[in-house]
Amino acid sequence: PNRLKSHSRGALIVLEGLDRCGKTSQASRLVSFLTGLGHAVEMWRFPDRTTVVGKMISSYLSNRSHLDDRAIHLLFSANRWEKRSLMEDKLRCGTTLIVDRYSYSGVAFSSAKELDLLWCKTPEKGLLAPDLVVYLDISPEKAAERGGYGGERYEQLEFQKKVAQSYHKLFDASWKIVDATLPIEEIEEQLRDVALDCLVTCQKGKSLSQLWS
Ligand code: T5A
Ligand code: NA
Repeated sequence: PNRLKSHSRGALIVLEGLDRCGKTSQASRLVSFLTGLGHAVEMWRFPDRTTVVGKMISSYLSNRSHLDDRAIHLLFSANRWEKRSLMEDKLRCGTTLIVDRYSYSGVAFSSAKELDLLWCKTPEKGLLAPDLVVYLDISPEKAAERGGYGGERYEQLEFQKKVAQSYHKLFDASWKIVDATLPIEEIEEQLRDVALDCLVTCQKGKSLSQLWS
């Protein structure tokens, strides 16, 4: 029954930004919208805290364990690698993935600790490249005002300022930068438009590629 659909692949759409920028809210709204239109869609997030590696990451983020900066960087990357083949299978079978954080978070957060940017990018090489990256743009100060930070390791204003600078080094002309301080519904509208454009491009036969190019 799915023979027709199997000819076109799903899109890999990634949402990025500082802590509290609104990624999770927007990802779930976008998934509902696309599902309502009849698309096969799943919401994913990194870190995926359900795996063994993910549990180590979660413990680190909640300050229950301490790890060398490079060790935690590589765990975040490994957490993406352990999902890579499933990700590719899903996309090739026509499922669109809306992903809350990806390799750009990995690089932006670790390089904010003064790790070398190129060193940070290297373990991400060979992971699937997103078809669309949406950056929810908010100042660290405004993000901090949102409901207060919950006490996870990186949720501190000074650190988020450095993360914002790191993200700016990763910006690419293909990224969709959205003002994350707009009302939720306005952002949602903008995301619907770019996501639908992206789906069309993938359905027309755009091939999957790999990071980093
Ligand atoms: N990390 C992650 C790494 O260091 N390396 C990596 O490789 C990866 C993948 C993970 C942490 O790990 C780091 C980054 C992070 O520090 P997480 O579990 O992904 O953390 O947590 P966050 O992404 O920080 O999730 P948050 O819940 O903090 O933020 P979201 O998802 O961006 O925001 P959301 O949607 O939950 O909204 C936050 C609040 O703002 C309100 C919401 O109602 C909510 O209260 N809000 C708005 N308010 C006004 N206007 C709008 N437009 C709003 N949109 C949302
Ligand atoms: Na957070």
